[in-house]
Amino acid sequence: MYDSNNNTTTAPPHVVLVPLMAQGHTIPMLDMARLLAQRGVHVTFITTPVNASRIKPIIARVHESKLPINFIEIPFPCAEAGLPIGCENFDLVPSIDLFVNFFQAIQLFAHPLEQSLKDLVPRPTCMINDMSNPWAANVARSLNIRTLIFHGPSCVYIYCSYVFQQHKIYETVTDEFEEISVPGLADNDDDDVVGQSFKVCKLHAPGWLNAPGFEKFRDEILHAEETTDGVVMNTFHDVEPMFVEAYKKVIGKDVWTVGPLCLYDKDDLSARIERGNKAAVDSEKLFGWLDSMEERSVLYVSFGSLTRMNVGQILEIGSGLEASGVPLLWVIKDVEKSPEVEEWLKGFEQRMSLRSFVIKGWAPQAAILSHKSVGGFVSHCGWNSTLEAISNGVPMITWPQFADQFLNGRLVVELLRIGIAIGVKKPAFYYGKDEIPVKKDDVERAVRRSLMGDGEEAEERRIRAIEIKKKAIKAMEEGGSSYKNITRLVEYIKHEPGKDVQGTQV
Ligand SMILES: *[C@@H]1O[C@H](CO)[C@@H](O)[C@H](O)[C@H]1NC(C)=O
Ligand SMILES: CC(=O)N[C@H]1CO[C@H](CO)[C@@H](O)[C@@H]1O
Ligand SMILES: CC(=O)N[C@H]1CO[C@H](CO)[C@@H](O)[C@@H]1O
Repeated sequence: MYDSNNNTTTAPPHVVLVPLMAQGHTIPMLDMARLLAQRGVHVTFITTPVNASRIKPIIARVHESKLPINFIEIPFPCAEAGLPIGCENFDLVPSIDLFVNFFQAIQLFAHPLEQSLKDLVPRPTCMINDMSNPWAANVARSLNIRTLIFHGPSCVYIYCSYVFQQHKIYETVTDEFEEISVPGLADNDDDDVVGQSFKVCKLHAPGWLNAPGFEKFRDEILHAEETTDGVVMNTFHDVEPMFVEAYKKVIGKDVWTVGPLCLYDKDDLSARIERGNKAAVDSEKLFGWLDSMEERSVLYVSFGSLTRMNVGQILEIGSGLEASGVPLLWVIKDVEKSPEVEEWLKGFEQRMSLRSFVIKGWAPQAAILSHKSVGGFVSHCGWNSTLEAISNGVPMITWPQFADQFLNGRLVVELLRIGIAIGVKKPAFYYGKDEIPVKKDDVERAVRRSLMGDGEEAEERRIRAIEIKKKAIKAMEEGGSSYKNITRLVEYIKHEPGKDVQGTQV
């Protein structure tokens, strides 16, 4: 790698990206790959066959663009971990009991990964791992390269999980709904952010993998966070300043905020359509319909890729949307299409033919949210969806389901004040068979009176949404906070400590 005179290597800086095998995490990491490659870094991107087929259009674009990104496809050890063949992504795991197996499979990835990185030329200088891949840090260590962690979720969630664990706050909490002030938040001097105190309850901020069976894995994740050289986050300073600052302080290492990464494809509609899975809809028909609607009139309803609603809840949503009188674009997932739902939808689509569009399956969300006719978003508040809404100035109705979603929802409603909570209290990955936490009237009220209404409050919410959108765009533009952080990250990847002094790695 280095010449005989012990001079620094002239090989380009080379970073290996190891994403988590879940859609919402893979796509932002791919955006990051492209951003780094544009700035002169050689990138190796690790993926599995299913994922490779899912992100094919993006891979094709990368090849066309001649960006220096190399995809390495490593077979996913399904059989070894007791998973059905082809079960290579979170949303393909058929039952909740198999999640532990899914995480085991991820761990079995280490050996083949090490084998394929060993002989790469140019030699990798740095690895960026999704935080859910703590095992990959060992691979980096054995190859003698530095590691950074990539956080897909919001900083509010990462920070709350971290300090609550650190202060062992949950060990003394008996009431899961008790509101606890989040420690360590500085008095904020930023007028745009309201209120420096932020309260959460245990149920909404459960921390990382606080479920039986996950203890060992959780400890590994926390250990990896403590031993990493630095942290890269898909967020931007202005969207959650007090949490970014507080997190930097508690972990005491470099934190690069490089988002919203979804803005990478901002100027390219067909690229936006191709993000994620293959869309289950004729995009000409869809965008033709959107084009025909009035500006900001359409409500977009979608709950992300992982959870599923039961029949009763789906019908309740549908009836509420219908009663609201608002034009809507509603996504129903493949796994939710029971005969009962199909039957009900037939009538619904007939009655609503002029003002509704139903997508059954995967929707080109990034492109939808950026369409001028879309004026509101009913969302599960996954961070990726939340950032997409923010980046497009679309106010939200928040309907969180699990993980970071409740805190993202509170950030949107209480701090950014660009959303209305639908009012779900209890996290649930799948709702029980007869569990219907949100009724028709709740949906109708939230949509008609609040989000899409023409009252003063609704108008102010829209104005704030546009303001934060402008900040998001500015962050990613030359001179913006995320742009500058990417510049610094590239510097970090280029500079190998110890090498120029002795010609050996430290
Ligand atoms: C990221 O950007 C912020 C705001 O510009 C800056 O304060 C911070 O030092 C940067 N982070 C790193 C690790 O350079
Ligand atoms: C489950 C799934 O999508 N499997 C696909 C994985 O990728 C290979 C190669 O692209 C396909 O042949 C499989 O159908
Ligand atoms: C940037 C990104 O990952 N976007 C995806 C977020 O998740 C939604 C739903 O799961 C997808 O539609 C987006 O493409």
